[in-house]
Order: sequence, then C-alpha cells, then structure tokens
Amino acid sequence: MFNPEIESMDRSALADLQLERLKATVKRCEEMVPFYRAKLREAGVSWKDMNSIADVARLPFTSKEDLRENYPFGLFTVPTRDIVRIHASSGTTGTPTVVGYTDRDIEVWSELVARALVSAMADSSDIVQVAYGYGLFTGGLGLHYGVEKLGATAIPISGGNTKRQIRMMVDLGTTVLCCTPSYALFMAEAAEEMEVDFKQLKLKSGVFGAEPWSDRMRDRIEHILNLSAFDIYGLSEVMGPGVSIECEHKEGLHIFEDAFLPEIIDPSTMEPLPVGEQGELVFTTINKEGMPLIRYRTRDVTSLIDEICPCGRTHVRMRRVRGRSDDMLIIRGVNVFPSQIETVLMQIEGISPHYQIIVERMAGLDMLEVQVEVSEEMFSDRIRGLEEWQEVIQAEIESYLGIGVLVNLMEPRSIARSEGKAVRVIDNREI
Ligand code: DLL
Repeated sequence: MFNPEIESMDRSALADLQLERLKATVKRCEEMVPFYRAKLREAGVSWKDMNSIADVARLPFTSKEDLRENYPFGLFTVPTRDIVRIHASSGTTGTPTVVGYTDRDIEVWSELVARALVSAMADSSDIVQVAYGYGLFTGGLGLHYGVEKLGATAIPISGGNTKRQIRMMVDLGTTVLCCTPSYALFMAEAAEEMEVDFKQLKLKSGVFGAEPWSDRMRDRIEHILNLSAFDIYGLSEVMGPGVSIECEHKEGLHIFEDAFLPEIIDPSTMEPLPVGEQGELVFTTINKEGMPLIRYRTRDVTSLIDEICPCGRTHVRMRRVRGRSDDMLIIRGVNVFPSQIETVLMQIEGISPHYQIIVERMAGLDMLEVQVEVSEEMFSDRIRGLEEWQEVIQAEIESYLGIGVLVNLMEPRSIARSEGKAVRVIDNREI
C-alpha cells in the first residue's frame, strides 16, 4: 500500500532519507551510464563525495540536449530487457526524447500519483475520469495507474470525443476529472451545448496540469465546472505527472521530496538561488531505477516555499509554474510570460478564458497581439462598444506589462480549442 505519511515526515529524517537515496542514485549513474561516468569525472566528483544534501550542487547538470544526444537508450541504467514501459516527451521539434521505467519505477510512480490524488481530496470511493491523452504522453497512463493504486475507479477515456466525455460524467457519476485546464474549459462549452448543468453533476475535484495556468483561470474553472481545481505538475523526463501537486490550501505545489530533489538556479550563471527567489527549476531524481537524472534542467520558471504548510505536509512547495524559460517572450527587451497576460485577462468580466498571443516582427520591431474571445452574452450586448472596450483591455495589459500591445477581441468560439496542451503563443518572428 502507498504511504502518504512520508509527506509529513520530520525534516531531518527526510534529509537522511534523501541523502541515502541521492548517494545510491549517483552511484548507479556512475557505474551504469557512460555519459554520467564521464561527466562526473570531468566535474571531479563521485557518489562518495555526497556527504549532505547540499552536495548536490557539486554535481553536473543534465539538459534536454543530453537526452537527445543519448537517444534512445543511452541514459538507461538497465538493459531494455528490464524496462517494462517507454514514454516519450511531447516535444514537437527535433529528436524526441524517450524515458524508460522498470517494474519498480512504475510501482513508485503509481504510488506518487495515488498520493497526489489524496492531496486533491480523492479516496478509494471516487470515480476518476482520466481525460489526459493515453499513449506516449505520460498524462493518461500516469494518472491511470495512480487511480488504480488508490483503489478508486478509473475511467480511461483519454483526450478527445468531448461529447462522450460529458455523457460519461453524467451517466457514471464522475467525481474527479483529470485533464489539462484548457481542455476542462472546452468540456464546459460542450456541456453547455448539450444543456448539461455542472451543478447537477457529482464532480468534486479537478486534477489539472501539463500546461501553465493562473490563479485567475482557476477561479473561472471552479466557478464554471463547480468543483475544486488542483494544480498538478510533472514532466516526462523526470517521471510524468505527480512530481508535485497542491493540497487543499492551494498555496504552492508540494514536491514529493522523497523522490525528487528540487533546486532553483539562475539560468544565466547556473548558480543555485536562495529559497524564495524565482529561477529555473532543477530536479535530481532519487528514487528511480530505469533512467535516473542528475540535476535535470526543466526550463520551468518558479520559486520554492520552504515553510510548513497548514495541511501538515513538510515537503517543500513550488509556486505555480510561471512559464518555461524558453516560452518567455522578450518583447522590445521586456520579459513577458503568457501567464501574466492571462492573469490580466481573467480579471476582466465578459472575456472568455480562450486567448492566444501572436508575436510578429514588423520593420524590425516586435509586436505583441493578444487575441481574446468575448463571452457570448457580452458579444451580443456590446457589439457596438467593442472597439472602446478593446482599448480599455489594451491599456490594462500595457500597464501590467509595461509595453505596448494590440488587443483584438474575437467572436465567441473563434480561437482553436485543444484536447491536450493549449497552444497559447504563436511566434512568427523566426520565419
Ligand atoms: O506534461 C506531464 C503531466 C501530465 C503533468 C499530466 C501534469 C499532468 P511533458 O509532456 O513532458 O509532461 O511536459 C512537461 O509541461 O516541463 C512544464 O513546462 C509543463 N507543465 C506540466 N505541468 C504543469 C503545470 C507532462 N501544472 C512540461 N503547470 C513541464 C505549468 C506544467 N506547466
């Protein structure tokens, strides 16, 4: 059975456990993976030098590029005969990256996801609709095995076929919905068309992640879907969903520190940053067999909160991911995260939660356009005042970001919907 008590473990006992696991991980990498052996030697460090958790900072980093260069199995610590499952990253460009899991890894992962579900208020009596994609993406199968480990009932519906999703929710009495936040909103539209009222459904929790979303978006989703929405984070390289999740207090996502050692670094100097400062999230996996990773650079931008949470969990929290450092737009020298624009938009009444950001370069100057849909009611009410309203929204975004933008209010349902990760940014500058 899984062990949620580990999350309220005394910090010094946790540090001992982490050190033991860190040592074993580095030893494993050193002995079994030529890539790591060479890297560790070059850095002049060995598993034998790990005397405290802080020594993790002496280890070399691993990047997405390293995974690509060792494609497909170069970072595995076991022969493929001992690998029971493969997943691949969702990257759409370049060489894909694959990850391999041993039997034990699947066991650990399932336990972590079961613990994540508990954090999202689920228990064995729940009916969980897993609407993340099943397949190479870790979302579907990752959640699925966690649901079974918890002893709850899984509906393995995967993404897509939105009307059937609603049908299942109604007929089977789904209590927990797992999907991307953008897909949850898409489902809400389908429900409206089918004249299904979420207030009549049994949904109590939503386990939403795999893409950045804001607190304001959460408010919208909770209101529309009539459930409590929890942010779940993970990445395939490190494991998949279930690296961290919010508890009922929703003030940061508890990282499952018995399995992942987090650090925040300054991406320009690669130096660790003090707790609380925002930078790039780095993970060392300390309870993985098939493909452990040392100091993996996630490119996700966030900060850590190292205070005991009122829920009693002692594990460190990460703030919601702001965005990826490679998604950060630099517009005329100003750093802009799509989530900042989302925060402004979601505060404005009459705006739908569907938006897209388009970046163009015109005569050498970067132009940022925000396309956002107006809600159905507002569209018919304000058709004449739209231009004025556009300017008001534009001014709000401009004052928040400190740069000029162009806002275009769009007709309801004119922006493409997604059944998985939403495409928020279209950057036409390179073309
Ligand atoms: O998205 C795993 C996952 C599945 C997480 C289902 C949560 C739920 P990848 O496809 O490898 O794995 O993408 C990982 O997605 O580095 C982040 O940039 C982003 N991401 C994942 N969860 C969140 C989140 C899965 N809660 C990449 N908030 C990560 C913001 C997220 N970004």
